[in-house]
Amino acid sequence: MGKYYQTTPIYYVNDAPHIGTAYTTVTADALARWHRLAGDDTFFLTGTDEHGLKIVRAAEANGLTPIEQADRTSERFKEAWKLLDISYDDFIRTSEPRHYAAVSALMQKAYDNGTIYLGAYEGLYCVSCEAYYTEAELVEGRCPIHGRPVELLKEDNYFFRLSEFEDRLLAWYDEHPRGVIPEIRRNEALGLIKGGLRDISISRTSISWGVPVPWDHEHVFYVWYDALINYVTAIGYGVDDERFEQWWPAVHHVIGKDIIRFHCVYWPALLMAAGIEPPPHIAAHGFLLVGGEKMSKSALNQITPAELVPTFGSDGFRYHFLRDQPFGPDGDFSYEGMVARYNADLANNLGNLLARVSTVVGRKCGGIGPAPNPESPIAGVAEAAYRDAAAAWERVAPSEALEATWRLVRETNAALEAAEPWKMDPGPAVDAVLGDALESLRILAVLAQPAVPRASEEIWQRIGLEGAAADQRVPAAARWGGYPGGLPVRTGEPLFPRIAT
Ligand code: ME8
Repeated sequence: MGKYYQTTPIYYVNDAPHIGTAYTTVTADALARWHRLAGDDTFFLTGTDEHGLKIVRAAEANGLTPIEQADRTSERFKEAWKLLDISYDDFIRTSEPRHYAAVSALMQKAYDNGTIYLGAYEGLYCVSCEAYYTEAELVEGRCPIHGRPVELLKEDNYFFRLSEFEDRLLAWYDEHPRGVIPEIRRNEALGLIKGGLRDISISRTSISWGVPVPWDHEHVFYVWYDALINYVTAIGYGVDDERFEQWWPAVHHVIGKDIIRFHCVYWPALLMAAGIEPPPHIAAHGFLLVGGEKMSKSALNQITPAELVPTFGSDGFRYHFLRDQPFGPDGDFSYEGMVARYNADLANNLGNLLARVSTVVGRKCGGIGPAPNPESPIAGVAEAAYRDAAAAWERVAPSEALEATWRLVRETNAALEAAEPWKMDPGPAVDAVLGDALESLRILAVLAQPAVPRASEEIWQRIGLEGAAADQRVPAAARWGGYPGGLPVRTGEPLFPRIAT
């Protein structure tokens, strides 16, 4: 059994959760669920990024102290993730003592290794990014990400000797051709490194809301160098070496493309400076756009999970973003598109399959599900669905994994439509058709679990199986022939009620 450690970015607590942060978190959750199904010993981490100027300013604007702001907003993230059935094992907050301990330990190591020095810094700063920009990086004099004016900041800072890591970073990327996926993001990271690296400022004296620099308490670490370290804090860095060494090589970061520079250039270098291997798996996705624009607090175009879940359910929300937004490129969110996809794939396809099968088993088989035919033509479809879905999950392509899974839904529906068991007399012919459909449903409950965990459990129970879909293990549970037959099959409320258009 392998280890699998899944992370999300930790989100800033100036802003409430929205469908962008939910997209990342649902994707990471689906990956963690897939790996649990595949039998990996899985640890899934998310959390909140609570220090820095942006949080101080948000707190001031709300008449709160920074920690009050952080307490409130981190709760909102927890609530949103509960609403979306996010199965995290740990929720880290960077204001926690355990995190201070890890940041101090890691940075002290880097300092002792001679990679950090004191210098003066003057630069153009975007508070929204919590990052300095060069003139050349600005777009019409404004932040390239937020389009906001930048501010000239000057202070004494500790610097990290990033410039000395160019060759080691390039060598690392050479040895890890799939270290950053998709390829376009890897090339972006390589471009940044090849473009030449300057030393970077990693501390601030202008604010006190941060983790103190252990060798100089006048300074706190700049929020990004505290934030990145969350990934090692949560697995015991500096406290429990054995635990840390078990989990670290298994880390899989999922991030948005906006934070590539930090994760794919600065983070690996900082880890090298502290004598730790860089993260070997980083997957970066594109932006979810609304009306062609990136969502932002200032653009007032944010949509929250709580606005969509009452209509689509947690499963409907999860399925939509996993299926509709291929991992990698930008994609446009549209409500109409969400309704259309929900009605087609969930209400008409999966929901209808379960409704039909359970109704006809009730009428023609006395409510007792027959066993499948070992030689069924659908067996091959199920085998391909598993094979293709597993490969797609492995390459972080949830959309393709679900497309592969739904091929089994469609083929099973097509087989029912061809055979029309509802028109047949009770007997072996009906049993054969329905046994195969029940077996498809059993396999679907397993394969669809990363995307639609509630529906999966409902299917599992309605077709009379014991235990839980989430406790099954693939490949065994995806193999044709697992439905034993002779189980009571229940009808019930529609799994995915149609949404009126
Ligand atoms: O950057 N489309 O936090 P953050 C897709 N605290 N994904 C989006 C999105 C959109 N429109 N908007 C946000 C930070 N995201 C730092 C991270 S990690 C050590 C520190 C997602 O609250 C996407 O994953 O600004 C993006 O990378 C992340 O939220 C940024 O969240």
